[in-house]
Amino acid sequence: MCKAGLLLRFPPRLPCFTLNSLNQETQAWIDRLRSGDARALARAISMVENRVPGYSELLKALFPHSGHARILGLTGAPGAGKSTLVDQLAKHYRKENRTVGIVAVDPTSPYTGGAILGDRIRMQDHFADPGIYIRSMATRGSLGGLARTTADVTTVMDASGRDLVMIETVGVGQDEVDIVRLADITVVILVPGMGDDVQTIKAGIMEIADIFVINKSDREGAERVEREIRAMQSLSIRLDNWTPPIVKTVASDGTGIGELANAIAGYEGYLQKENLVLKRNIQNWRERLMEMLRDTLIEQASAQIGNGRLEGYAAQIAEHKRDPYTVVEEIIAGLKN
Ligand SMILES: Nc1nc2c(ncn2[C@@H]2O[C@H](COP(=O)(O)OP(=O)(O)OP(=O)(O)O)[C@@H](O)[C@H]2O)c(=O)[nH]1
Ligand SMILES: [Mg+2]
Repeated sequence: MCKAGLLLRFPPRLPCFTLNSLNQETQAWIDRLRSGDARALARAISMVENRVPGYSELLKALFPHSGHARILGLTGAPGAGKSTLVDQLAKHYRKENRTVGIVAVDPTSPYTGGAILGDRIRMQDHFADPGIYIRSMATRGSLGGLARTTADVTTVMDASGRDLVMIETVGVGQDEVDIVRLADITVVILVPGMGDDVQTIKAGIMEIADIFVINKSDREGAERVEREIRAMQSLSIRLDNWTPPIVKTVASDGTGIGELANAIAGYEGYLQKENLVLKRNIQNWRERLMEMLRDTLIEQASAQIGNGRLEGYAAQIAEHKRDPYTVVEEIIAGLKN
């Protein structure tokens, strides 16, 4: 049996290790992971994604090796062609000898959903090339929240030495906005013929675009989408004074992928010139730290309240025997002890 605090179960499928052997084991694992071993990477991601005990030790050990990858967030409506576009970009970057990690986040489909199935096929597609690693995540309601899990998985990919990590997510809600915020560069993908076009995309998503892509430009209406984006841009000024370029693509045949890569490189150059990468990272970490704190405090408070006591408190408050303000103060005071 493992005793919490003294012994950790690590890796998940093997027996317990002492803290010493954990360090050796971890080091060997990290070495393999950093040398590009896809199995070591897969195991680390699973551990982090499933919050297997010991995951935070792993993240602590990996963190110093992260921070080198360029993180690209790509978001857009369901079926906009995100996966196709990401694949084309991955191929493009592989030609430049850059290694790529892809995190495909699908918060809406269940485990057996089509997207995951599709992503499996994609994985087979790239199977022969160890320079591309794809991971799908469909675990809404995962412990710690989707955005945080994605952030941690991205850190693992980053630490594995990938030059680029692409996060692909459906742009529909706040979760997605939170996810793409992790990225150094955010690409918002629109398509022609979406009814009221730009208006139907959530304002929050439009605001975080560093680059706009109008995919499926082989269809009618691409010009109209472009006009709408321009109209929207004329109404708003970004704090960093960057005007997001608009790139038209046909992801299914690769048209415009080179232009998109150029636009990405252009923004990368701008970020560097204006020293914005660090600023953006600090901003991200402020939010992530608050979120981690919130998670940890809630975890501890839940443990403190224990089974059934929450019910008891709620009943007392509902019956006006106690007030909630004092109850919360009591629970927080309990945490400090
Ligand atoms: N005509 C046309 N079809 C495209 C283009 N890009 C992608 N498609 C097709 O659009 C469909 C959806 O593409 P995906 O890449 O799966 O789109 P997605 O945004 O990843 O979809 P979800 O992950 O389900 O939200 C596929 O059948 C693609 O072949 C394009 O530029 N033009
Ligand atoms: Mg997809």
